[in-house]
Amino acid sequence: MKPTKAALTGLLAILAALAAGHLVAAFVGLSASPYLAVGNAAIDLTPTWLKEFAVTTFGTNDKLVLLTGMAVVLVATGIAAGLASRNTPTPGTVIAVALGLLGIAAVLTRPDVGQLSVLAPLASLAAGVYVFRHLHEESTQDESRRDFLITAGLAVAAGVTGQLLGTRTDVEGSRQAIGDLTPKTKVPDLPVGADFARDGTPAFITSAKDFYRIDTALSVPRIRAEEWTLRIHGMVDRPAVLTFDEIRKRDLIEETVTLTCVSNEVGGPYISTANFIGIRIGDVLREAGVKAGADQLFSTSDDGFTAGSPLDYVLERGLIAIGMNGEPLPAEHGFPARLVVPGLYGYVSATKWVTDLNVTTFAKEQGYWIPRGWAARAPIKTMSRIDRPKGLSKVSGRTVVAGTAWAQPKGVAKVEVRADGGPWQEAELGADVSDSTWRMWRLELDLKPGSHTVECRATDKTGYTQDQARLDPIPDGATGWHSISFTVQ
Ligand SMILES: Nc1nc2c(c(=O)[nH]1)N[C@H]1C(S)=C(S)[C@@H](COP(=O)(O)O)O[C@H]1N2
Ligand SMILES: [Mo]
Repeated sequence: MKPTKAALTGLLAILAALAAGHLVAAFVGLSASPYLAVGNAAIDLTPTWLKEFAVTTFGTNDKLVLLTGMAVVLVATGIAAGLASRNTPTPGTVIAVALGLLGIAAVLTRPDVGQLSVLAPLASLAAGVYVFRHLHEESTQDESRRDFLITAGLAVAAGVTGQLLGTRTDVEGSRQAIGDLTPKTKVPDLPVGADFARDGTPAFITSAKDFYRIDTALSVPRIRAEEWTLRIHGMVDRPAVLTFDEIRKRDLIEETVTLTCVSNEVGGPYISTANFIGIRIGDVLREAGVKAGADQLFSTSDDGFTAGSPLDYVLERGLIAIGMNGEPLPAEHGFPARLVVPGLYGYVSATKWVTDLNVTTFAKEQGYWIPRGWAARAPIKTMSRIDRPKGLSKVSGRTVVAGTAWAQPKGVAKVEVRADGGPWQEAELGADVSDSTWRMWRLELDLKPGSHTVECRATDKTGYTQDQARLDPIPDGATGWHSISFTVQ
């Protein structure tokens, strides 16, 4: 067989296998699609050092990089399998079976798939083996071109149909039907002088489209509010199940909260603020009656992610949020409901697509990131960031230095700036909105032409000044003073 034909045989078999699995997955749950299941399993199995590297190098594009990398590996495997089978179809068949088994293994380890889900990777295995052997046989004849084209066409059609059917759950329709959420207690209008966006900081309230997004989900869980429930159980006297409607009918409160990701390097971008609308987890838990000895609220999402939050934080300030900036939560940020606990990094508190609240102990349950090397308890550290000037930029005229500082739930009391290791100068602070939010700051400096370095440090309302020692994000959040070098013209 000619090498091009051989390579194409393997490639088409892989394409057909993926497409068949994706199509069947549309009926048993898209996360059973072997391609997505292998990707999600890879995310869960990625060693912490590699995950760190991926986040630092690719940021929030890490998922796209993973999926693209998988595609490249699959294409290469297909071509290799085809080329190895120029004389006999056995090598390719073995590879098709092996890939199929990998898909089955990946799907079986997924926490968020039903019992029928194994049908999807089985379909992949069958399609891969069948298409490979069929094309291999045809390749020995001259008419094979037609078969190749038909196979490619069918595979693309099956894949696209699977994608369309698999995402048919009408989440947008469900969101629209809810309409605007009007809380009983609204946050007051943003005080004048809280927002320093004109000085180069982010807007005080982050729009949904600019809100940072961090999660382990390759495909956003699609849950309609009508079908969603939240189970409350564990060390409680009266376990309960809440529906979306029941939450909505309660007195909704609105609170401005800054969410922060533990993965931020010093100066990192994963921090955003929104007006969250919801109910107090504390109210729900008190109704259920928390038993003595419990110290952790263990929350689970529809896609199997888990987070463990200290119960005292949760009882005092935690929210079950169903809205963000006046609207139902966007799908990527947890629709229909998520947790928001001011003062805790997202990975130990902010479970999106939350479906289960288990009142338990730290001794008994470990959240998703804990066995992967991150701390079980992770209160947010007092930190600050320079947003202007940008690193290595050229500044003309007087130099405006501006940025953000945060210390949820303590609140920011002071931010200081120094240039070139000189004396610290106090920055002007934005109006204080809440101890659960960030605070903007700015300072004008009179700097001579040439290159300069500025640093900043925040002090919270307990009098604690942010640590100078440079620590990595892992295990419980980075520390160090952010510094920016630039040139004054
Ligand atoms: N279901 C689920 N919820 C999750 C996560 C996740 O991976 N899956 N990541 C957490 C982390 S690490 C952070 S920082 C916040 C980010 O929330 P956002 O994407 O709405 O900004 O969500 C938290 N909730
Ligand atoms: Mo995070």
